[in-house]
Amino acid sequence: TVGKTITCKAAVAWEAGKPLSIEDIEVGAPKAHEVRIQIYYTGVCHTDAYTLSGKDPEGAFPVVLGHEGAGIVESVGEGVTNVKPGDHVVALYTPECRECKFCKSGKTNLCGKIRATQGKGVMPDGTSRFKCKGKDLLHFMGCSTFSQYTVVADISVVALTDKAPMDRTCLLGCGITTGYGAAVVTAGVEKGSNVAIFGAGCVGLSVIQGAVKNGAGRIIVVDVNSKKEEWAKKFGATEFINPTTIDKPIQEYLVDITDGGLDYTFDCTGNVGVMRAALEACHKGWGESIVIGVAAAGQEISTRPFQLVTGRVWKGCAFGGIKGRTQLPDLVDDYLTGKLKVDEFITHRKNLNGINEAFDVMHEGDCIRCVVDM
Ligand code: NAD
Ligand code: AHE
Ligand code: ZN
Repeated sequence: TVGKTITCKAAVAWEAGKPLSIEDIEVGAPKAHEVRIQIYYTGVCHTDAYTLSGKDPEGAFPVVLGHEGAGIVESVGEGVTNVKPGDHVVALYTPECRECKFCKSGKTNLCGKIRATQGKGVMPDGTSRFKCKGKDLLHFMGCSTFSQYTVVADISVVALTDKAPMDRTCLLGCGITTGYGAAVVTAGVEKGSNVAIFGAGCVGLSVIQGAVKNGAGRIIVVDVNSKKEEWAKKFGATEFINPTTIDKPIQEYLVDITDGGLDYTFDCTGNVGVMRAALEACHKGWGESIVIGVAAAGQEISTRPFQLVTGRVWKGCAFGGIKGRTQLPDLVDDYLTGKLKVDEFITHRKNLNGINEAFDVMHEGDCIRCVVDM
């Protein structure tokens, strides 16, 4: 199949707000500095649902969604040196070119090299590798893992040991890495510090995992779904609060029970009201709040500037601040040596034909991650 178009199944999002439809699509051969991957497993992240809903200002259709995928390299284009056919890989929506201003800054995991075309849903040369019924389909987040074959830029892929099962490593492509990195890398939670985590989905539970690893003191989880208490405690939370059951604003409550506020807070909900509460629950003088959740087009955050004047810090991160090509292999080692939980996040499994049910279970509230067998 090297150099030839491959026909395979993919879940296509024809328009916003409609279920995905399983289609035969044509996947073009990888051009220079591109990699064609046979996707074996993909997770479904809340962000896929967000873009499908039509609320993502960058969302465009028709598109092949999915950004939490693992597979095996089928073929590579000219000039690709970091992976080869047969390598087990994870796709990276935060690429790492190691040459751009961002990559060389040492201050961020964001990479500027292909962000413009990635946001438009095309490959770096401005064209698509996907066709269906004679029409071009757009790529998504530089990954498009809801297809049995996909093409990504070489800087958007990392090879991982084949000792790690792909139905687990796929989750390192977004949710688990995002939460863990937010605690360990972006916040740099210190031993004994108190943290609050808003939203106990895959991302929030993984923030707990990072906070535990760094030796946090109190780990307070806030979620409107009381069923998440058991999950939060399983991952190491010391306390759980359902904010709908208390009679004052959650930030006031948290400040009261923590002698002035938290050292670190994390928004893992995407709700701008929650983001404000998370910032205002921080301790005066030094508390830091990390925004991880993705909010819909038009949504804005606000607080009294006094909150910042008095030393609270508002920041955020994508992919936890983790550099995928450099750091994911270490996370996989941690998984294989029992230091990083991954299996525990998988509550549901579906086949490609049942991928819409993965979105249904996400909205029902009992799903942490659904892994789709492609
Ligand atoms: P999820 O839907 O599995 O979990 C969200 C949790 O938040 C649920 O348990 C829900 O009950 C809870 N919640 C909702 N409203 C709440 C409220 N008002 N107060 C407290 N809890 C509330 O989602 P996920 O896959 O874990 O993703 C979480 C968020 O992070 C999403 O917005 C997603 O788009 C975003 N995300 C961002 C990045 C990044 O790189 N920045 C990466 C992955 C996901
Ligand atoms: N297109 C959205 C932005 C969505 C967003 O912030 N995405 C995160 C990853 S979420 C993964 O589940 C991200 O990587 N952000 C950095 C970037 O460069 O996109 C919008 O609102 O426009
Ligand atoms: Zn995601």
